[in-house]
Amino acid sequence: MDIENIKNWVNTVSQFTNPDDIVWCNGSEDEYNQLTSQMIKNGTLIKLNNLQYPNCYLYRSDINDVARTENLTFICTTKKEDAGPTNNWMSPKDAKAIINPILKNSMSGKTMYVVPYLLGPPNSDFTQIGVEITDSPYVVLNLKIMTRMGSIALDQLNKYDNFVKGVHATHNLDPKQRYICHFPEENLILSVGSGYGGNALLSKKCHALRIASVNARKENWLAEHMLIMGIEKPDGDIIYLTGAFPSGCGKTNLAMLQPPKSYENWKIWTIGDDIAWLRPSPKGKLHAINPENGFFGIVSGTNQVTNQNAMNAIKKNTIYTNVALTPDNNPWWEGIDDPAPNSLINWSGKTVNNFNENVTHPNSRFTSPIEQYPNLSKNYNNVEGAPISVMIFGSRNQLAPLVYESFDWNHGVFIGATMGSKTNATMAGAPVVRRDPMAMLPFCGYNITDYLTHWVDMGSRIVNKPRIFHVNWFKKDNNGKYIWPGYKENIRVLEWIIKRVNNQVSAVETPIGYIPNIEDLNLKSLNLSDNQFKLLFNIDIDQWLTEFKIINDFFNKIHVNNTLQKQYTLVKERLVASE
Ligand code: GTP
Ligand code: SPV
Ligand code: MN
Repeated sequence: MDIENIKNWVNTVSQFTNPDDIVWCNGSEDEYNQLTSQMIKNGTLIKLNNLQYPNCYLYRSDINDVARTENLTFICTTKKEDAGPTNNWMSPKDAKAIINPILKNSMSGKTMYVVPYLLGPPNSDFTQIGVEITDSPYVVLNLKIMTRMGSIALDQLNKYDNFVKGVHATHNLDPKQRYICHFPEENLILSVGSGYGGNALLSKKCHALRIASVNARKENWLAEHMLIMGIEKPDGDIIYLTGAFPSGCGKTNLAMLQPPKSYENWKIWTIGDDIAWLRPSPKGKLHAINPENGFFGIVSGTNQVTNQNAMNAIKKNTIYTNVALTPDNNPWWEGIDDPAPNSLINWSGKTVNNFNENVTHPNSRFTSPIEQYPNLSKNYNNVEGAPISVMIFGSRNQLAPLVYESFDWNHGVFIGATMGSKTNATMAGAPVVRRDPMAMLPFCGYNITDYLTHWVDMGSRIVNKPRIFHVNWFKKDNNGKYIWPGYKENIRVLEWIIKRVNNQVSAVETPIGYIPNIEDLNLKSLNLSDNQFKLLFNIDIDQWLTEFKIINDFFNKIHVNNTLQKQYTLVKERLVASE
């Protein structure tokens, strides 16, 4: 492919959207600084205190545009069954009939930015190229941090036969005219009416997950909603793992874990916090890359205790979205180490005094470059990815024990496929517990039934399969308090997982999988009572059987494959037998 392919498409889009100017982004610092200056001048960006937060900015999104909107997100395929039972579907023709009138002349009076980007390290077989056309300078700034953007992508054009096309128009931000549409048959994304996060940074959930997952199935690899990290033991051995947790369930925090004092000889190496692309290597191991180049992490709750690595890194070159602003021009949020000032400006721009309501949006985000994280893995830019020995699924509920291990690959796929997790501020709508297979319910670009079959099939393509575990940091006691301390203490659970992988410890077999012998999980100085430990690992058979009714309904809805049906029957029989 050469630049003409992109130019032709850009011409077509610009004739239709009719911008005043067209700017091709090169990804330079100058370009970034020019955009920030321009936004500061027109009041859409605020420069933060340069002494304490050098080169950091605050952006406030529209109050009706603060999270992904799944109900307005569509997979647009010729056949409805290709979108499957869980995605919203429109035919490409119907979707374009709605979106094209919105796009028509939508950029007149505005600048149209053409943003080429790479997902993955240059010169890697994993890597893909995309171009996002957007009328939002905020989107450009974010893409500069989140992807390898500009010339670095155009320099690689001759390596690719095609590119993923994304068109993003901010329009009027009225949710009634908001559509996030994916056309996997054309490698195309059209997004109108939102300027926020996964709705507008089309490289992220739209390309790296929804479009990529369709191609991954065709080409026998996986595009997953997963963090990637390396855990270095005191003996220097590093084990790489991926973790799929639904949005708002702890991926970023786990990926950046800073070991506590009692684990000072352990190191965590971060590769990614949100998305993994995984391929079986010729040697039969699954290898993973992080297609992104920055972090778009939840700000609320981040502090020196929960996530020291993030706290240090987000002190510079970071864009804050929807946090509060102190009189000293510093960002402030619920959970930050600094005390609240008497007066500040809340996330939506209102001055509040002696407040006791939330002043930061619970889905407020930091956008910060991956390169400034001190514990970035040496494998981050590895064109072959990192070899994965463990996969963790994690959910937020009252049922699953702190950690358990699957019996084998198919059972592990069953555990991932049946995760039930509580939704939160990362998406519009009231919280509910829902089935979220592999944390991909909102991000699978095709039929979820085929997706789960693809996962089963991948098992036969990986000789040296990762071991699969499930974790739940979020079990609460009768007073509604989290029982497990979480965050950096999660390394204790990772240690047990590694001991299992290295065949150093046995485990207790339960109907749902293996749980630790109490003496194999390091609980030293946590002050957990016997009762708390029991609650963390209690497997309430009645509750699990009720859960299995819900899983049964879900499996009936999605007509799941025979392998997972069989897993359902096996686990259920074990549960009934132990009643
Ligand atoms: P997305 O970026 O939306 O995909 O979310 P995420 O999966 O990266 O979750 P993140 O790490 O940002 O954590 C989400 C919320 O869970 C934050 O409020 C965290 O403070 C909280 N959290 C993360 N890890 C833990 C933990 O181990 N225990 C408890 N109790 N809370 C946690
Ligand atoms: C998520 O919701 O999973 C996010 C934020 O990581 S967004 O990019 O908006 O999807
Ligand atoms: Mn995250």
